[in-house]
Amino acid sequence: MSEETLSNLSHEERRFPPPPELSAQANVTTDTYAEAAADPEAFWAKQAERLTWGTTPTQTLDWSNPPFAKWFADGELNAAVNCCDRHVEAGHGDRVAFHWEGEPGDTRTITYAELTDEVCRAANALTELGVRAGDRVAIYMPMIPEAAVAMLACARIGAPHTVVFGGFSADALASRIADCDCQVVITADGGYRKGKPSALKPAVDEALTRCPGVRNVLVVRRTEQETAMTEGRDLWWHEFVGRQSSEHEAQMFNAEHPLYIMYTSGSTGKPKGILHTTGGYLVGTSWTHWATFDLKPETDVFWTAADIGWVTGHSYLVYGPLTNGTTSVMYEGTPETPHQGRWWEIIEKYKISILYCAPTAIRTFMKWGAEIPAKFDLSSLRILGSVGEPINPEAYVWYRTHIGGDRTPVVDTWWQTETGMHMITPMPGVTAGKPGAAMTPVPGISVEVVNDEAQPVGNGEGGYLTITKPWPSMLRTLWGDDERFVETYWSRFPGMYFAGDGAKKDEDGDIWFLGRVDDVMNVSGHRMSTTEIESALVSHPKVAEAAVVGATDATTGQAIVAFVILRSEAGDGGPDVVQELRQHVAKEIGAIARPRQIMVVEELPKTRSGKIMRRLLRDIAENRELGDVTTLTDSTVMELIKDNMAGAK
Ligand code: 6R9
Repeated sequence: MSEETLSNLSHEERRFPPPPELSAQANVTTDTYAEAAADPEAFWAKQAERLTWGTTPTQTLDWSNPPFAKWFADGELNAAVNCCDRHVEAGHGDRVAFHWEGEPGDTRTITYAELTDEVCRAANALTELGVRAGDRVAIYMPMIPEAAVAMLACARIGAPHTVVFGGFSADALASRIADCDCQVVITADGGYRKGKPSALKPAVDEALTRCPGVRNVLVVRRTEQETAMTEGRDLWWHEFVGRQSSEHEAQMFNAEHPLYIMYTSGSTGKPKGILHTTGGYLVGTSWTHWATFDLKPETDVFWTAADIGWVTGHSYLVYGPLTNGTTSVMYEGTPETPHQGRWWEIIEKYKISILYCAPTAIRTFMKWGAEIPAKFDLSSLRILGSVGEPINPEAYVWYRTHIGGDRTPVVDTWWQTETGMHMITPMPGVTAGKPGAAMTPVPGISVEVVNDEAQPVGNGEGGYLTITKPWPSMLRTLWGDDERFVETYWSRFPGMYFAGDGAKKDEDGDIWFLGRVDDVMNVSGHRMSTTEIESALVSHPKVAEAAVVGATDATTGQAIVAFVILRSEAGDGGPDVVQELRQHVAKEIGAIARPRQIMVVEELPKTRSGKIMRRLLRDIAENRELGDVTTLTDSTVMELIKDNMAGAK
């Protein structure tokens, strides 16, 4: 094995072909792939017809100044009209856009007609506050309908929004507001989490001591906690938006008009402001939402169980579903409140047919045990989706078996904030799924796994995932930093988009993700994937979740250190659990992959989207000071792990 290739050692034989009844009615067929392959640009031009345009585009892709793409550049449209008004005009005003479920059990049902009115009121309110097309607005909110309304109101008046995850600190909020120079912030008094109101407004007040450019703060009343309001600056949403007219004439904007900026953490330095524009982004999210989930808008009930502060919330809770006239569920709170069956109760209650969530959630449910979902009627489900990390084969099979009743296809969707839309995923009516594999590019998308010399790898080999042709919902640049955009994504392999993910092609040429390139370990000259070793650990019946890092080692260069969370039914795992797990990895993958050290822990450090922050675990494994923890959802986790390590030594 050479130093250059990523070791690729695990095997998976299980296959799940699509249910024949689903294939018979599927939105995407093998013909779709053939059509897109024959002429990708013509394919995307056709998908643009899904939208309602003020001025129909005559151009598709303008790649005259790579890597700065323009799509549908002479077209004009309004994103909010595409998400709201046009469905009302088509006679679907009474269709439910959102079934919203608050954590304490309160609910709201919002039709497309009501959503349109509310978005118009909020657009009028922002206009009254002096927000004009091109001005940036920050949104820092819990998972309540007003979060979506706020995004759409910004889109309606052409003011790019930047949504900051409600779990982030005042510091993180301040740096994002400053970076894109927002003048208005939309927030709430708080939201419900783990059975308690959790305040948000104080973090805004703190952030604004450092952001003098912010003129106004609009505050939604959700928890009715005591909330300080600054005279002349802060306004209650129910008063100020409430008294606006629900008439608002939407202006059409150029297809390349900025729609939003979403910050995502870079491996070093300050967060990157990913810029998405309007026309191409909506074409890409609308089409993939319809295709990947085989969406039937008249009958499906769709649930993206992800926060609005993550790109998944933007593309598949707001823009994709709403352009398609979907009925979605939105849930405010945590999965264990007031009991560990809350998600399954929600699925039973709303007869949800498509569920989209992250592997971290699935592994948590595995840890709690299959008897919990077994108490609920989940027979309405017909498709399950996964996003955010590679899904371990064991978690995939558990999801399919215990949530999907061994009936539903699982679509493992690979994409990024930067890509805006699904890029590599099975299609439920076409693909025979392999547990753990993201499989093949979406029709109209071209990717390649390459080696260090930018040469495509053969089947059975690993390398780096690249995207070889522009796509409609690609990021256009990094906000205010074209140079960093070129440097980060387009310099490593000239002419190709570098995603930063390790990937392999299996013997059939299907794609598996192996983790971020920064996380790859080098043990005695073998480049090893964190994902494969984690999946080997999760395939042991006592393990629910695992995180693997490479720690500096005097003999082997790096050595493998694993952190594992046990399943509830395994108790403390027994006295030999560590040896047992080390042996298990050696048997599944090979002796080279046997971890030097395994720590049993209660929790792992995670980001807003449930990604394990291996960088922090590396700090611990190497006894270093911890790096930046501001994007952790729960910063106390690191203390727990450190205590745990100290106790074990
Ligand atoms: C949508 C989203 C992007 C990174 C990406 C990759 C990882 C996401 C994945 C996956 C393997 C999947 N990732 N989905 N890895 N299989 N199905 O997560 O966006 O938060 O920007 O993260 O997430 O490493 O590069 P974002």
